[in-house]
Amino acid sequence: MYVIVTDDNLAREPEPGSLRCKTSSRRPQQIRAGRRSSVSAERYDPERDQAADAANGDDTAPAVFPKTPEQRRRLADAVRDILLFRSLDSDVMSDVIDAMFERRATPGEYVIRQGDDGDNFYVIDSGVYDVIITTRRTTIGSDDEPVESETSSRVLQFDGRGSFGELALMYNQPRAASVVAVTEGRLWAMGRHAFRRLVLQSAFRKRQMYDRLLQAVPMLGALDDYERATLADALRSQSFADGDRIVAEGDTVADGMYFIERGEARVTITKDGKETEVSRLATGDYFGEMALLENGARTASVYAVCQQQQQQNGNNGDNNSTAASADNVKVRVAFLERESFERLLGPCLDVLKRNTEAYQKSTP
Ligand code: 1OR
Repeated sequence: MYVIVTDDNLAREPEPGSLRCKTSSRRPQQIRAGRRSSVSAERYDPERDQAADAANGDDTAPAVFPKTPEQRRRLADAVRDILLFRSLDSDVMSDVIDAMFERRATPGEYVIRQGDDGDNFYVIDSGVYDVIITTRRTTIGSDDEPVESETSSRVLQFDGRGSFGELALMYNQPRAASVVAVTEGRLWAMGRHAFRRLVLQSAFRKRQMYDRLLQAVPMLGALDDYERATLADALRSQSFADGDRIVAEGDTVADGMYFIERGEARVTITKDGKETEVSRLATGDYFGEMALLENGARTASVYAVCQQQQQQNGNNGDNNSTAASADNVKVRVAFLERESFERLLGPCLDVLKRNTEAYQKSTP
């Protein structure tokens, strides 16, 4: 997923005035090979890595940092919406809270420097933080000699909430960006050891599980690797049996949208008092976005359709395989709640709206 090639020089502070803000769709130029070796997370295997930790005696329980009731309350507030923690169960979550410690940041301070090795993962309690990526390019000058240039771009700004610093710890790679405090702020930090013990496995698996699905959705083409990984953190899997209604036409409480992970769905609208099928959706298709975009009621119903072939395979007389395939024949969808939709799909809104308009025109 991430192929990040960095150079030791990249960790320098950017020149004043050289920052460009991302919000435009402009991407930073590709980073050219430098002295550090490149790291590809596609080939990275966290299980092998954790076995190596264990062999080095680095699998002890994470340290516990005592907290005042006030600190616990603030921390519980700060971690509530952290997408990376979504896949953790409540026991692990309580260990996570124990393992975090407070850190203050002052304006201009580099909390993370691009190219460094990863030490902590951070959750924002308060303050504004810029994420800056410095890219280095080599071009051939008029005298045929290589000319090196560097550009620093602000690719993202966190304002009062969110988290950062997971990539280096998750994929065992150098820091992909610098994170600089813009204002005074308070952070909750979790050391590398605790992150790898408590968060790595489940969060890594979830990102891997959804990455292929999300990469195959054309509407999400505007997202970069980091944004797509964050979207994967936000998804929740849900299963439906054949004929279950996932979305009900006219429902005024539209709480999110869905991507089909497995199986099919039937879309119907009511015409002259009769429910009529208007389309079929399959793996990689999405639905439920329209009511979110238009802040209105659901315009159609969507039903789960289980694949016949799989049902037949499950009926081969073997009880165990029947039980296992009973779940297999369910339609599985990845649910994205409204709040995350609004926060994470900004770069895709134009495509979404265009698709919705085309769909409305083609619907009888
Ligand atoms: P890290 O451990 O590499 C820097 O340390 C952190 O900045 C990184 O983890 C992320 O948590 C955070 N690309 C890479 N890292 C980003 C990005 C990003 N945004 C935040 N971080 N973007 C892609 C730019 C092509 C920004 C996407 C909006």
